[in-house]
Amino acid sequence: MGRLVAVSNRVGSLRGVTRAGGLAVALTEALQARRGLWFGWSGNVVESAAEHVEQQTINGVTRATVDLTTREHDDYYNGFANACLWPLFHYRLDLASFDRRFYDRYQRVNRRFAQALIPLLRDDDLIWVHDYHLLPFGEMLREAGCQQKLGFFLHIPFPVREIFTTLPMHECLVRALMAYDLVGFQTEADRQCFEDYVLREAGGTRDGDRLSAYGRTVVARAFPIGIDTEQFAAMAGSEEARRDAKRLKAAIFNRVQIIGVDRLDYTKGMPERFNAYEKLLENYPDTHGQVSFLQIAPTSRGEVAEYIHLRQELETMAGHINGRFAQLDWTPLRYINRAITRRQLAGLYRMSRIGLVTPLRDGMNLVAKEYVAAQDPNDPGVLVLSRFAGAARQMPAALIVNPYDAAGVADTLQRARHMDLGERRERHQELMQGLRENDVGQWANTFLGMLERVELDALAA
Ligand code: GDG
Repeated sequence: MGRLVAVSNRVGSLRGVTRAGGLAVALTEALQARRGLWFGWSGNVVESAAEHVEQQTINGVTRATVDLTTREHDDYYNGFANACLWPLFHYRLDLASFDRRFYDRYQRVNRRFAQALIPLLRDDDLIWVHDYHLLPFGEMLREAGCQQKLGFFLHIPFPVREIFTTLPMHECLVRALMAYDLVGFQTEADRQCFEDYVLREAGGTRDGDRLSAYGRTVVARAFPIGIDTEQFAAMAGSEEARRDAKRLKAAIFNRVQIIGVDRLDYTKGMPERFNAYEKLLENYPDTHGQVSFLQIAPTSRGEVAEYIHLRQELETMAGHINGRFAQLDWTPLRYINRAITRRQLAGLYRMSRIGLVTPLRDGMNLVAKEYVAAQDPNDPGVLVLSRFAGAARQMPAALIVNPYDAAGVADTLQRARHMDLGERRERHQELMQGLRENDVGQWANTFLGMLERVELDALAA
């Protein structure tokens, strides 16, 4: 097997993952198993670009990073990636900014990154590019002479054609995707949206899972991402996590805890979730003094205006709910706007009777999976999950809700509160089986196995 070269906008620390971000959690595992190279942005913003690539090897994995200039950071990262592609791919046309300047810089940064990676490549490398920041990266590598096999995985949804084609440069982006050999999506629905574009908009053709257009053929498939199921379950069941949980449980007087954990992002449906919780308290007075909702929401992309507004909105809503319902010895909602460690997170999931995961749109959602993996199998909690998370397609044994329907979510929370042990165990077992069969190791192996075979397929064709 060739060396794995992973490329993503942000490169993980490799020293143990403590920060928020699904991608970092997943990729560190895959690279450590293959002693690979991880290439991307250093996280540093500098005044003028240096061509220097910083390299460092930790636990057998080499981390190779480049800096971004202030202008690149504004236009490529905050601009095209996070103020255009991110909202658009999550169906928030109202928030998408179609600025040509952003797009030009996005292209230029992708080209600069590709040129920086070329000298580090070996002939038999398998190159795996990640996510929406780097859609044209493969095309830029090819332009610079790269012959190695190229795979791409999109961590966020691929939108329906009517939404995607509002982007003035939609054709350029799909053309760029066609430069890869294998293109992976989170769900079959995302893959179908891509296929729909290729067939109807680009006038392409399909042969099994191969799609052809613009004179190129790619294999397009769904590869739903998983978590490190066993490791996470072990961490949640560890003596330390149990001690933490016991202490925290005493602090909330053994009330039924509902937990939400999300990067502070408008796609995660937090205001709608707070509304649903308020409806629960309004419609079911027996919850008063009996439930406690804990929302962990570390800030991300704190410089983008929408994220600043969201933070203010949530603070106001939390104040309103507590002002309306709190009693001298009961705080209905605790809202924590900073990151906690992964071990603390595991313990908190485990002591929470309900995991409330209600994004308005989400590629997969790893929190849903972590919540289930962290439960005590003998006395598991209940996952309440949005139908608009990719995870809902893999986790039908969760209680599936429409996050826009506050009263419906409130009814489901009440149902979860009263679910008997037998049903909780049955649902948990079924969910755990899925998580074990589709963990993050299996995800990476399946993708990379297929990427290796793509060429053989091409030769045989
Ligand atoms: C993208 C896609 C897809 C959160 N708060 C803390 C913390 N986290 C960790 C969670 C989880 C991760 O961050 C978030 O992952 P998600 O999957 O929920 O969401 P995104 O960050 O939007 O990820 C998503 C994912 O990529 C993978 O493909 O599932 O759809 O949007 O692991 O635990 N971790 C710690 N402290 C926190 O306060 N330690």
